This record gives sequence, structure tokens and C-alpha cells, in this order.
Amino acid sequence: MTQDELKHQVALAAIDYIKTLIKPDSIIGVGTGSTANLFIDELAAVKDKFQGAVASSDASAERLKGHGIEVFDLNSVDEIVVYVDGADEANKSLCLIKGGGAALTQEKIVAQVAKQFVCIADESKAVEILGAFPLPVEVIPMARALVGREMVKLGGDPVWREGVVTDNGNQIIDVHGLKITNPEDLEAKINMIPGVVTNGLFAHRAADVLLLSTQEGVKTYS
Ligand code: ABF
Repeated sequence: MTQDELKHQVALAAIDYIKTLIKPDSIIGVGTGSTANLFIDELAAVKDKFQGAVASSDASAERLKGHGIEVFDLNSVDEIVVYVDGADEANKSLCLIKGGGAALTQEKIVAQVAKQFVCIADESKAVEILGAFPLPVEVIPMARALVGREMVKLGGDPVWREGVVTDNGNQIIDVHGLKITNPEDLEAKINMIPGVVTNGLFAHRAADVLLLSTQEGVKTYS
């Protein structure tokens, strides 16, 4: 299977997975990226089985609406039964690097609210040690250089993702060259830097379930 076929395989598996969780009044959280997009497209077939969705980006919100799925403001919902989203890397503890799609802040917010966070990914995302994928950090524009200098002190090589402005009006620094052996510790350290809005380490709130798409089928880790 091609990578797209692997992504489609896991999107279908995620639909089967959430069917065991959703009820007619359920609100589900929906992520961002190409794998999440395939999941959104498959959601259309089961949209009568849940009430609506909270999206982690404007792009995903528009895609959901395009399928006739009602999109809710997070502040207006009491519970998100499950959040389904992709990742750029996932380790064996289900800690993730996310943010390649520049939606990491909203993704982390919705994941925090969700009762269950289901990560959907193709086998290329599974790693022993996080960090080969440059770690996205969302920053307040005026703090871009400050945060860059602090990331160098932490052993990284920061690169401004020029031309990208997040849904929140902020900028992204991609930090190359990290070998992240203690993701919880690094996530907390980066969060302490003034000007950091969010970093792409999902360790304090890791995925609860990883559906990993492989040539032999979808493997479930939890
Ligand atoms: C999103 O999914 C981002 O956090 C992450 O970058 C992306 C993974 O991309 P894709 O599914 O397109 O491989 O949640």
C-alpha cells in the first residue's frame, strides 16, 4: 500500500473504533492534517450517529461543514467523547510530536478536553526516540528570536517557518536536531519560555490509543 492507502486504511479503522463510543448526542473532536482529512471524509457516512464536532483548525471546520457535519465552539460543549487526530511522530509511550500542520495549539486544547484521544497514523510515524521530525513551537511574533535562542540552549537548531501564520495569529519555529529521551521534561521546559504559546510535544497529555496503519493491517496500541 502507498502512504495514502495506509492513511485511508487507518481512517476507516478510526470510524469503526469511534462507533463503539458515540451516541446520538455525542460531540467528537476532530484533528488536522491529511490523515485527519481522510477521517473527516469517512465521517460523512456516519454523521447521523453523533450530534456534531469540535474542530482543531479552521481548515478542518470547513471540511466538516462541507459534509453537513455541525461544528461546535469548544466553549459551548460540556464533553468530547473522543478526539481523533494525526501526528508527525509517535513513540512507544504514545507521546507524540504534532504541529506539522501548524494547528498544534488547538489540537492540544481539544485533546485536553477529550475523554479519549485516539491518534491515527501510518507506520512511517512510529519512532523509538522523538525528534527526527523538527519540533514545532508556536510563538508570539515578538518573542520569535528569544525563543529561538532558548531552544539553542536546549540543544536544538530553530528555524522560523516563514510565511506561516497560525489560526491564532502566531508564528511557528521548527526545532531541528533534538533527540527527545524525556518528552515530558522537555515539554514542560519549553512551556516555561516567555512567548511560547504551545509546543508540539504531546507527552503530559499523550494519546490514549494509537491506531497504526501498516502493510499488515492496523495495529492498536494503548
Ligand atoms: C496534525 O496531523 C498535525 O499535528 C500533524 O502535523 C499532522 C500529521 O500530518 P499528516 O496526517 O498529514 O501526516 O494533527
